[in-house]
Amino acid sequence: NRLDRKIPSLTLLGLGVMGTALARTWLAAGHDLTVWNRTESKTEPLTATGAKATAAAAEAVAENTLVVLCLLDDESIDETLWDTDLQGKDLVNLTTSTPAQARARADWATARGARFLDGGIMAVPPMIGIPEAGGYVFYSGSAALFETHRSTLSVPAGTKYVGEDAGFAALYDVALLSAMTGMFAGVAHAFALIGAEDIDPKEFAPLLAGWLTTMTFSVHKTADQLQSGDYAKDVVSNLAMQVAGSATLLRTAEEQGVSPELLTPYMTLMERRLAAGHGDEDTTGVVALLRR
Ligand code: FVH
Repeated sequence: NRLDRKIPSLTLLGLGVMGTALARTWLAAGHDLTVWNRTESKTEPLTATGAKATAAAAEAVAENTLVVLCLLDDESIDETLWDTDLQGKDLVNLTTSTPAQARARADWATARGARFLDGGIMAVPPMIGIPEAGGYVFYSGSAALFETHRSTLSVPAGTKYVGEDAGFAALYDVALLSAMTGMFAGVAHAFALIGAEDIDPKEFAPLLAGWLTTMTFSVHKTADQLQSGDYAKDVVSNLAMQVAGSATLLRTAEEQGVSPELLTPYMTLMERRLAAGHGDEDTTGVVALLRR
């Protein structure tokens, strides 16, 4: 009987901005939640709404099988759990890590008798608990752990399980954030270009957002070319043309009094690929140049 099914309890370590947002959604969904935070005062708003707080991290861990970590960085996990018995625990680490840190943490947890799942949160705190906001968490590591706690983990945000390799969630997370960083760089350059003129940034913004959205088709084309190994497949604007076009971008930057420093690293890579005789290809060959 679904109505008789008990809502699982869990422990959350780390009540920063993200941890607090996560805690609120589990409490609102009726989960018994035990919390711990290094600075104890941050537990108070949550104990006022039903959470149980403990003075020591080890006590909070002892309360439940499912233990979620949302701490600043990998080092803070060692500082928090160094003296804690993890035997039989299901550890879910939502602390941002590198893939290597996540893999090492999985080995560390396994050696202590715990199952381990790493998570990369693709959301900012106001998106937590708001399904329409589209936030989700990449998970990788123990598939058995993920299946056991899937419904509890789905409460704050959507879930995407990306494999048994504990490093994959962090890798997917950082890959997406890195692409976003490049987009932010392009957006900064575009606003700098119009900045010297009497152009309202608020009127320009929808044009920029619309263009970036339209151009996302290129992500799928790049993936297709990488998979086939044919970087000239379905090429529309070949590398030779794009390198030639770069001159206009650089000259416009100069005319507008804008530094080209955000554009030139990418243009340099395109030129290197062109010089190696790949003018008929798409820009996909840049991927090969980046790999050391
Ligand atoms: N906030 C965001 O937009 C991003 C969205 C994507 C995912 N990140 C990652 O989530 C982790 C936690 O982020 P946060 O936003 O909650 O961060 P803070 O508000 O700065 O809280 C940090 C918590 O970590 C505790 N802490 C720090 N150092 C230690 C330590 N040595 N030992 C034990 N705990 C530590 C800190 O405690 P306190 O300062 O309150 O005492 C907070 O609970 C993070 O990995 C993001 O990259 C968030």
